[in-house]
Amino acid sequence: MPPSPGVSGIVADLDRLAIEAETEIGALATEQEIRAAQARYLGKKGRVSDLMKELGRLPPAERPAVGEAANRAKARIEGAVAARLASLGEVALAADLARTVDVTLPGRGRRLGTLHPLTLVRREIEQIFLGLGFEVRTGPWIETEWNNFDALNTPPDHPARDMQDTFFVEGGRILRSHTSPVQIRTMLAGPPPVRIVAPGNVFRRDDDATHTPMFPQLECLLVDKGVSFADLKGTLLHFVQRFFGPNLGVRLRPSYFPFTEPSAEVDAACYLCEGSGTQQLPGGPRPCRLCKGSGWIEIGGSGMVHPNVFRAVNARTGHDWYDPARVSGFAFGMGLSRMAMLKYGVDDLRSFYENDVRFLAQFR
Ligand code: 2NL
Repeated sequence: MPPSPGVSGIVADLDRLAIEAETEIGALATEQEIRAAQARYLGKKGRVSDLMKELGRLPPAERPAVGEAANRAKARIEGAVAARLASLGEVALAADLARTVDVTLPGRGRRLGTLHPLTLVRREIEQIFLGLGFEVRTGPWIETEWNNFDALNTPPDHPARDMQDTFFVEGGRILRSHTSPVQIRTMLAGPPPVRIVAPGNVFRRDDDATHTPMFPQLECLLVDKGVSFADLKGTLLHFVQRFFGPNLGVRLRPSYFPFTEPSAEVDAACYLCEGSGTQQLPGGPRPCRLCKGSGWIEIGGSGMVHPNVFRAVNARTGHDWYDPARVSGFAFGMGLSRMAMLKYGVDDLRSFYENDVRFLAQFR
């Protein structure tokens, strides 16, 4: 019979084992490692069980003391397992809580649309005239022949009144061929002074590379006592210098319109070559590509309101508000697409009407 290990020997072994297990388990980093260690110490073939095999060789009276020591060791090891698992859980929780989620990520951008270049040009021109004390007035697209032609000294046999040139709609009305009916309506509604600009779409039976059947224009009318041709030229000069650039001149060339006398075509000094007509290039001077070498660009037509326009208005209202002997006025008109082409360097009129966002998004 092998010698009994003795109570004190086994109890001391169990206590040492418990300390060893506590130290080992306390240093483990994963649950898996802790469970493996737990099995190694406490499993059926674990180290505590190994020591307990000695139990049968002890005298029965000594067994309870060893059993107590074994239970103490098991409890300490279980305690070490539980403590280590708990502390690992806390570390994981702390790590979870410390994790930052960036909720400040910028939102997906909302792409704003842009104003149409013709709208931009119209608004800019309106602002210039508002600054001079003019009002902005608009009117209907469907007009009477009287407002569009008769009141404007344009007789029934004038070519503009032909079916080839103007759109006729039901009820004897027409699509206005210029915005002048807005000025006629304004004069019919009240006495001078009148200082207005009338922007809006107008319609003519034209459709080719340089004409669209609908196009926007803007006309200006000023009627008061003592209005002269110098006022017309001064107003045009102010407009050109505000719209195209300071120090640019204006040129008036004799022309003809039924509703003005005298009448003039309006040129602005070319803003690209500043009126010189030449473009400085590395290879030497060349004719300016915008004004084609003339130094001038045509921007519209103008004149002093024809007395017959005033007479037609008076005849319709029965008032003598617009007596040609007491008041005078100037008027001028321009195409807004032409203004936009010049201002933004657009070379094809049709770009304004094709609704291609790649083109339109360039203006703001
Ligand atoms: C052009 C020329 C013009 C007018 C428009 C006008 C209006 C009244 C009386 C007299 Cl109510 N005239 N408007 C005058 C001269 C020229 O337009 O080339 N437009 C694009």
